[in-house]
Amino acid sequence: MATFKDFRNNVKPNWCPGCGDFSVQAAIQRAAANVGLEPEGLAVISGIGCSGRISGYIKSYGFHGIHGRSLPIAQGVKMANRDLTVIASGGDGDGFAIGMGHTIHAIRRNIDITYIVMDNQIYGLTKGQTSPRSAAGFKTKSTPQGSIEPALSPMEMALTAGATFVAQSFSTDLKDLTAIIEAGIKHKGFSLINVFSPCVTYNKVNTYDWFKENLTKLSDIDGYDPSNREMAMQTLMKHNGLVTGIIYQNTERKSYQELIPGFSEKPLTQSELKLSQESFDKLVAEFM
Ligand SMILES: Cc1ncc(C[n+]2csc(CCOP(=O)(O)OP(=O)(O)O)c2C)c(N)n1
Ligand code: SF4
Repeated sequence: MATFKDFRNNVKPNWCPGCGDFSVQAAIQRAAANVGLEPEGLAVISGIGCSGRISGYIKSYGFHGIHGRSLPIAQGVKMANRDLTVIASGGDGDGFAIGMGHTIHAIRRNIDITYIVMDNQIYGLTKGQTSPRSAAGFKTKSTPQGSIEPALSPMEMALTAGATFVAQSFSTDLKDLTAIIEAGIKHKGFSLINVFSPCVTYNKVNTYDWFKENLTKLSDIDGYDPSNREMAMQTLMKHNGLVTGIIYQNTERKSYQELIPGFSEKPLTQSELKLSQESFDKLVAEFM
C-alpha cells in the first residue's frame, strides 16, 4: 500500500520559503495515501498561478492547464475515466475570477471531483494584484489607493449554487486539512475545499498571524450541524466567512455520473470507440 512518500517526485517546488502552498501539497499527498490510493489512481489537474504549479509537484497523473480552466479539464478526465480520483486545484484568482463560470457550473453539476483552492487573497504569480478575494481597502499594485470592491464569499456562493460538499481549512493545520481532503475525496459528488494559504511575499495583511487571530473552527461551535444548509449560511454570514471545517455536506444528492444512463457500465477509456462500418455508412448517408 502506498504511503505519502510514494506521491513525492523529484521536482523541487519553486514556491517562496514559507508559502502556504507547501502544506497543501503535503496534505494532498497524505490524504491520497490515507484513502488507499496509488499514484496511478490519482490525477491532479491545475490552472495557472503559483498554486497551479502543484500538479507538477505530486507523483500522479497531472495536467498543468491554462488560467481558470482546471475544472473543464478535470471534468473531462473524470468523465473519460471514472476510475481515477480527480483533484483540481489552483488559486483564488484562477477559480473565483477568470474561472468562476466553470466553478459555479461544476458545483451545480455535482460531478465527482475534489476542487482545492489555495486562497491567498491576491494574485501571487503576477506579483501582487487584487483578486476577487481581496478585502475592500486592500492596497496592491493594481489598487494603490485601496480596493473599492468588496470580497467575494466563495463558500456562500457555493451553497447558493447547490454544492453538496463545502469546506474550508488553513494551510498550517496539516492534520485538519488532510482529514478534510480525505473527506472530499470520499464524497460522492463535487467537493469544494477552500484553503487559506498565505502568500508571504505579496500579501502583508492576510498573514499566518492574521488568520490565527481571525479564524473560528466549526468544531468549537456548539451544536454545529454540517448537514443543515441554513445553519451553514447563517454561520458563514456571522463569521464573515472565516470558519474552518466541513461547512456543509449533502450525502443524499446523486452525483452527475450516477445520473447518466449507462455511464457506470465501463469507463470511456476502456470502451471500444471505433465506429462500425455500418454506423459509419449510416452517418455518411445522413449528411450527404
Ligand atoms: C488567460 C490568462 N489571463 C491572465 C493570465 C495572467 N495570470 C497568470 S496567473 C494569474 C493570477 C494568479 O493568481 P491566483 O490564481 O490567485 O494564483 P496564485 O499565483 O496567487 O497562486 C494571472 C492573472 C494568464 N496566465 N492567462
Ligand atoms: S509569490 Fe506568494 S503565492 Fe507565489 S510562491 Fe511566493 S509566497 Fe507563494
